Amino acid sequence: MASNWEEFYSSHPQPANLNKDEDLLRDFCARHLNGDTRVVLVTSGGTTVPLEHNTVRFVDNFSAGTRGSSSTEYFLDRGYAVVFMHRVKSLQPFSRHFSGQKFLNMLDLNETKDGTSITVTSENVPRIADVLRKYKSALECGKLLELSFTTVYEYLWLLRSACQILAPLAERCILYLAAAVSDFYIPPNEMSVHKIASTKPQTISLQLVPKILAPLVSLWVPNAFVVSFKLETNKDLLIDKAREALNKYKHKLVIANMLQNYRKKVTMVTQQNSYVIELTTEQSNAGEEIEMYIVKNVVDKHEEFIADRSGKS
Ligand code: PAZ
Repeated sequence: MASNWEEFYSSHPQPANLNKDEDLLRDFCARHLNGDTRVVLVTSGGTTVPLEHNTVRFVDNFSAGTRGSSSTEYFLDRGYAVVFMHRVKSLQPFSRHFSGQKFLNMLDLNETKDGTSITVTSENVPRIADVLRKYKSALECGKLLELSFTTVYEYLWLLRSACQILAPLAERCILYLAAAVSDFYIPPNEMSVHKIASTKPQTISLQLVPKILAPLVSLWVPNAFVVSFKLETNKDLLIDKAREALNKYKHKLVIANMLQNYRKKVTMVTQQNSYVIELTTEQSNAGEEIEMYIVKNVVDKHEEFIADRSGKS
């Protein structure tokens, strides 16, 4: 009998651009196969659940992609090559520093009889140059691959492909699953083809999305260092839920956070222990990001994991 996840894949056709994304992943993998560069797959942003095949309406969640996009920059700083798998229109590494700002106000238009040129206003040059330098360097070294998804179906197809293609690098690879993935969905055969008419109230029945961590950890990349995130709103449940996930999927680390303060505080839960990482008021006021500390911790743990494994082999 097929498992839930196998059934899920067989009842949702693969997304139109999956083959193209797989080619990009294969190129990325080939580029890093023969070196010793460490690799991380970061997932970021929320997935949608369409209510109609011709989708006008969908269920979404709050995730903006801050955690994934900022963590990507910190992984690059630490020498990792990153596959950044993000929700379309959510925050992206580097460009995130300018989100919410009036882009056109950062530019000067220079028109003369010889032609038109556009320059960055002088007060913005240092800030943009600093970010641009790091971005270009990541691209030139082939260390950043950005792929996108919107629906939970696109996410799950892309995640499986990414894991399978990165499998040859698994021994030096982290999976950092920060995306907020829908837990519920409408099976395709129960979904309206066209826009649901607004002639009467609707009752929508949602099914459970299969827990994909199970095949991911045990089948797709069994040798990778897998880190999942757990978000809760009730603090009494947070650590128990994180530990439950670790016990069930047997991966390496759950980073537990509360909706109410996830920008400032997380709890790192491992098989052995748990401890808190929290920004002080001074650190927050100085513009420090908690992701810098999270990534440092994850990279240290990855290092130990690799050393431990090579000691055993
Ligand atoms: O994308 P963002 O920075 O707004 O939010 C990050 C987050 C809270 C979605 C992430 O830290 C997280 O907990 N992801 C897993 C959510 C879950 O339990 O499914």
